[in-house]
Amino acid sequence: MSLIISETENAIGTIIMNHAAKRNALSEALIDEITTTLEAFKEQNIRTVVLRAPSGAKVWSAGHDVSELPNRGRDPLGWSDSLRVLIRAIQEYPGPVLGLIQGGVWGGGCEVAMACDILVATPEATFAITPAKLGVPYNLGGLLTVMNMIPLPVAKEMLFTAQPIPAAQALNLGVINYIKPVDEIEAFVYQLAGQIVANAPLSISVMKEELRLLSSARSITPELFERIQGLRRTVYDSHDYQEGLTAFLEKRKPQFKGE
Ligand code: YXS
Repeated sequence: MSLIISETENAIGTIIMNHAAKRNALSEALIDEITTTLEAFKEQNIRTVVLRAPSGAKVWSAGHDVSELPNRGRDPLGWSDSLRVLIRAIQEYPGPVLGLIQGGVWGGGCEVAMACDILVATPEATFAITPAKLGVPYNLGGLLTVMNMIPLPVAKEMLFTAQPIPAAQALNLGVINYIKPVDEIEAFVYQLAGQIVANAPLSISVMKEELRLLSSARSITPELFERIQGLRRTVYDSHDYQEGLTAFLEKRKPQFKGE
């Protein structure tokens, strides 16, 4: 059974994440279907993509599929991790990806939403970045996505508390472009998409890539990179990381010891 629904109309593609039983947890299987569809959209010259959950969803995405996170001793967010593959597929898609957000957006799902180019959310939508809840050492690229979207004090609050922020606050911060009621959001998003596909696609896709390259341009020395990787390793090698995974899967609160 497919975990997404996809459709195309007038150079606009739609991908509906449709694994309600697991609250659209970003499993390898779900991510493979999304990235395969994006590749197909590229072949069909789809100029703008809408990424969404089914209308009325209470959860847009529950984030990385925790059951697929590696046990301690392995970087859970390495380059080839499926969540990282999806983030890059969205950021590198040669046309704007519009996030139509309904419901809660959790963990890596938040980064997927923030990888989209334009975000429109319903008033009930919430956004939570949750590595601290599990004991995960978020990766550099992921933190850069967050830093590029959210002012540092708020990014730190979201990362350190792992608590959701409401759509209204996300709008005030400029993380999302619009808030629209559930009975208006679809028409609004597709009207926006229509405005985009009426413009020059080459100009738009190159400007999107220029902005991606400029926003990710940071000078970091090999020594600094290795120091950061060493720090991250102390986290994913830790008791607490294993405890975070185990507690989630056992549906209980984790007991973190700081080791
Ligand atoms: O018990 P069953 O088999 O029915 O499955 C339950 C949940 O276990 C499952 N599920 C997940 N499975 C794997 N990974 C997940 N992230 C995940 N989230 C949920 O879906 C079934 C229904 O879940 P349930 O009963 O909790 O639904 P609910 O409607 O009561 O609550 C929805 C949520 C989203 C509030 C709740 O499921 C939840 O809090 N999920 C975890 C959200 C979260 O912490 N995500 C971060 C994942 S880790 C990640 O994204 C990054 C690695 S990081 O940590 O760095 O951010």
